[in-house]
Amino acid sequence: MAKLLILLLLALAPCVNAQQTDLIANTEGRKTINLNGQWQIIVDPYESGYYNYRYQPSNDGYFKNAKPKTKSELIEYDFDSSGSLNVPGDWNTQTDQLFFYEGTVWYKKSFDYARKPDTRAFVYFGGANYLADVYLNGEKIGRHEGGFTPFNFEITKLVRDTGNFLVVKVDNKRRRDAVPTLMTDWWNYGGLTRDVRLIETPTTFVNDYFIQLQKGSRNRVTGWVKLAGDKLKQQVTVRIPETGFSRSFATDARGFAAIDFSADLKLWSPEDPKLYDVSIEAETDQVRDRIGFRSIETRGTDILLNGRPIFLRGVCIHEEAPIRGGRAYSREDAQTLLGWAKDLGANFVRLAHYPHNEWMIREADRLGIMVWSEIPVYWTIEWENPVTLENARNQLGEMIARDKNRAAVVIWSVANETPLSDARLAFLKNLVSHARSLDPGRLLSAAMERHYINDTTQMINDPLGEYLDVLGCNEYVGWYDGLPEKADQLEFKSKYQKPLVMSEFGGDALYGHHGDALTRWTEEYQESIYQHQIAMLKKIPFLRGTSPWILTDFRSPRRPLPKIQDYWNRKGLISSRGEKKKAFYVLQAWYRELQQR
Ligand code: GCB
Repeated sequence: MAKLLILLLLALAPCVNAQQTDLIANTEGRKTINLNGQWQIIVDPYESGYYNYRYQPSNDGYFKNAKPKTKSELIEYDFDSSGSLNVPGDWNTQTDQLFFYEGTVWYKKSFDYARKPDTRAFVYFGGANYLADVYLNGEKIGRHEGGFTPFNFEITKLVRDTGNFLVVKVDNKRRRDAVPTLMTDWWNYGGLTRDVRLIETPTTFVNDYFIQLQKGSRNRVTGWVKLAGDKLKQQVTVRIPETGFSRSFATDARGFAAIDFSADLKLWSPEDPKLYDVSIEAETDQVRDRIGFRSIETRGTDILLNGRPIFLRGVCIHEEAPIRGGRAYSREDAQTLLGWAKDLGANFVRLAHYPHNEWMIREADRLGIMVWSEIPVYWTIEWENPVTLENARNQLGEMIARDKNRAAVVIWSVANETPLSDARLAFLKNLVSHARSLDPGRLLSAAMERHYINDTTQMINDPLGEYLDVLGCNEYVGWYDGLPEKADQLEFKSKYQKPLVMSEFGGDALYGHHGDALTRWTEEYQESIYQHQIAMLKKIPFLRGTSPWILTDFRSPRRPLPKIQDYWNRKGLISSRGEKKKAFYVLQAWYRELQQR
């Protein structure tokens, strides 16, 4: 109980001036000022820019960006003569010194900004891993926890015409009670890893909206619009110029209007990823977006896209930059990764193990690739800790808030390979119902484990399955579980009449390392895994998708084997330098075959 209280206090206490504003949907369609580029940084492993020597939060930390006013004054830091790092970007791959670093780095950016009358200003972060304390001109404006979702704080009252300094303390220390927790299998890239922007809005503005087809329908659009500001009762018009559609809705005293209309729409699909220009016009503000409309549902063991059964030919992807290495953050990164997925014959990607940057989703929307998006509820989360649950709910909410208008996203996933227990089931059920309340339309899944009921039968009977629409299942037959040919005798059974996506399978191969099909780490061994797996997968009657592990090799501190792994997980079908391994072509051949049907 005492521990709980302390955690609660820790979570609440530092937000002195915090005004965590609801996420501003669609920063694309707004006036923004880019705050990317070089930021001054101070590496602070002891957090002495935050705590004093008695380990109390200090009023005089680095966020003050102080300079000595006299030649005698003692100030032991100076942003302007410290180093700098590029934003967006992780700190690990920008300087060798920080490669393994986990701790605090302070970032500072100076800027001028002449705010016009009757406008509001917000600072928007695409993502900061993991814990961000944000200050403007020496004042705290907020704290955000969670490394992969966006957040914004209002700065209208604090921002001045010249000489602003924005300081962010970013701390990526892993914690047992956090989401993710201490143990993962990916690099804990720290820093301001995504775009930072200043957003300008009118005094009352379109804060958020949800415009998608109603579940099960192919022509009825339902959703809502929400205004923020002091003139909350307005007429809001939704227009889809290409179809000639235009309808006005009245917002209530909370600035909220439900939307419901029918329209004759060309539906979004991988073959024809149609996006419409949609504008949302209030009396005081207007935003534009590109929105696709499609229906996604299940019937028995089928997944139906726009009413027709579909097989998800997928692959898992980590948010790692091709060739350059480090966290991916740009449109070009997204285009390369998704381009490789397309080359494989994929119509689906599982973006593991946390929400990826918005470029990935926007590009998937444009390219016609369906997306599974998930939160880092991974392995051994503290299931009994209510603060951890709140954190997971918050990350889930922020993921859905950002991407709920993207047709590409067809599945939200709440967890990966979590060990069975009552506390875990209660935790995940809570997440499932939270997701459904925020977004009634999309399918819900989780990557579960499966269990042997005899030597040759795997049973999918995780009690979580009852609450999901699509069963996700990770198995490593041929890698962690026997040799590749073990798959030949295997049969899969399910307790549920629901579609299954084999959300992971695979094995490691070092590109260019050759040998026979039983020699670990060779391309031939990995190729053999895929051959035996595909033969096995073809026999699963309720299989409706696959996303093998993984598109490209990625960095992981759990993988030290010299000369082979060197801190890379080598399960990629493509190496970190973009070279395709033999297994890539095995999967590509199967996906081409499926495409022909
Ligand atoms: C898994 C995890 C994934 C790992 C992978 C592996 O089951 O979901 O995060 O990277 O196995 O390579 O072991």
